[in-house]
Amino acid sequence: MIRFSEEVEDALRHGQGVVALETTLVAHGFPAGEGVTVAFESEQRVREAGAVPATTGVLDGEIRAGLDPADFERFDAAARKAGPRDLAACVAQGAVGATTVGGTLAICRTAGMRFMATGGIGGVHRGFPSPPDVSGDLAELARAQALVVSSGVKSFLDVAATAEALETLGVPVLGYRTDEMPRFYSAEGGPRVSARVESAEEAALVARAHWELGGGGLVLTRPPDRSIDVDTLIEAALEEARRRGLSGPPVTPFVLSYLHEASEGRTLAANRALVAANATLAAEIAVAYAGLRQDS
Ligand code: PSU
Ligand code: MN
Repeated sequence: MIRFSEEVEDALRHGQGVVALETTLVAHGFPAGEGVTVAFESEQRVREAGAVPATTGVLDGEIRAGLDPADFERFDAAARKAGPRDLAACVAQGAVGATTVGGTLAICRTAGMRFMATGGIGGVHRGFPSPPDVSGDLAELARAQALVVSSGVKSFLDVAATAEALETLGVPVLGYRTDEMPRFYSAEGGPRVSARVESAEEAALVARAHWELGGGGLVLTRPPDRSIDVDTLIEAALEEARRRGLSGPPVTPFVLSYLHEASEGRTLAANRALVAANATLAAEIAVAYAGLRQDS
């Protein structure tokens, strides 16, 4: 049910490094038009580090792993946000499905892809259980044998509660040269990671051992190179979302665009930079993992 691009299929067959990339970020995480630029930038970073990018989504009734340049434009604001529960309906109904981290991981699980990169994963919303909103990313992380490189959890979630949930699910949270789980826009102030790694090779070794033990997903968190303090703006964005009665999937796009505007583009620039850096790191780990497999 998955249609691979030629280069992705080839790389998977030969055990070369492949990095899956999501499309919810492209469709809903950035202002119109910007998302596609970010997607191309991520793909380029993956290639520069010697791996093959596999941007995922649902188009014309097919799950795709690896897109043609012209396909990216189709992941616009009208695209359905596709988590693990949505893939089947998107396929059967011929809808454009922009995959979340969870949706992308579900494709990784079926396709045998081991690595993906994103900005921030979903998690437990602030105020849980009111609203009782926990991202499908977490359940899929418990199942898929894949490592996600991110800057932690989406900025406006309950980071500590998400870290606890990941522990409950047996999902390691690795810190790339850090002991603290980054808080997306800022490197400091998050909960402790379950293990710190110093290099891509070390991350690949931990992932391999986790999978040999029958474990599922791992999160590798990479702190942003330049932290910005937008805690107050995040509070204001959430307050405004509440005021408008928003809940569920539309909350993320609303909060992100509010932040982009209120910070005069600072969150947008930070978001772009960290997505690109995460793509590079995921590719380095994928390449290191491919090297391990050739050695053993
Ligand atoms: N973090 C961002 N921007 C985003 C997302 C996360 O900074 O657009 C997206 C990712 O695709 C993530 C999804 O998987 O939000 C989680 O959404 P939800 O909480 O509705 O499951
Ligand atoms: Mn949700």
